[in-house]
Amino acid sequence: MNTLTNIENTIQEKGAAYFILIDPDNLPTNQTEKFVKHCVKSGVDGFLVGGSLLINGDLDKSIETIKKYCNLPVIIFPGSVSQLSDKADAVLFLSLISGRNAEHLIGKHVLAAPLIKRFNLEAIPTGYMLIESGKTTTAEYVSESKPIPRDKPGIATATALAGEYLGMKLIYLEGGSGAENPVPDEMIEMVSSQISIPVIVGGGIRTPEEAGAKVKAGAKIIVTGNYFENENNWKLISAFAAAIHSNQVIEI
Ligand code: 1GP
Repeated sequence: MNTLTNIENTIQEKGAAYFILIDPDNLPTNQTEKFVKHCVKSGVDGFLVGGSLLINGDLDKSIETIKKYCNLPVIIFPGSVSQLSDKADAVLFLSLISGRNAEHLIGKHVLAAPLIKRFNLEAIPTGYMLIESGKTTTAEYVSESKPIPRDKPGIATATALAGEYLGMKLIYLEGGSGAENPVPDEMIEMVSSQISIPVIVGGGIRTPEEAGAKVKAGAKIIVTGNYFENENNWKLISAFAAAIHSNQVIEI
């Protein structure tokens, strides 16, 4: 089964999927084993790996370690063309459709495509949309593109629809890692009511209640990263998973 089908099956079965983003710069490989085991036990459905910048982290090693301790899908969430690895199951082949920077709409893709082919990686075409979240995020700064205003769900909807018509398989509504405010529920609701591909929502989600509200609004995949870089918060991962898995009956 390919990774996209695996994700679609999880959404079908659980109502929505919960992915944790691991930034190899922020999770040392000697902590990865413990973290991954904890995530598996807590009901996480898969991992994204990558970051806007990769300074000290080792992407290959990080993916190898994650895969050693779980059978969940491990998908590269690339911050740049250099973040590709034959160790992963798939890569989100991101087009920054909220921006008008040609490099992030096709330029980087041309450079990445031969490597993806050589690595035999599954490429998942993903319409990536930056949504204004309070202050300038790293993704915004690095991509030199403007985010969609948070009070303009109509622009987000039209952009997501265009992404679907261009053949994207997923739409990622991104507040940016550590965002002050996550993507508004009203925007998620309008976008997901108009498109027929799954909506991923990430950036600045810090409570299970917030995660649950995003699913209620129509998100099919929730991503958290930043919040669990602090080990004191790990105990909340199972509560996030429970809030996101809206189809699952909680046994008492
Ligand atoms: C960032 O959407 C992800 O690309 C996750 O964001 O780190 O804020 O959870 P956080």
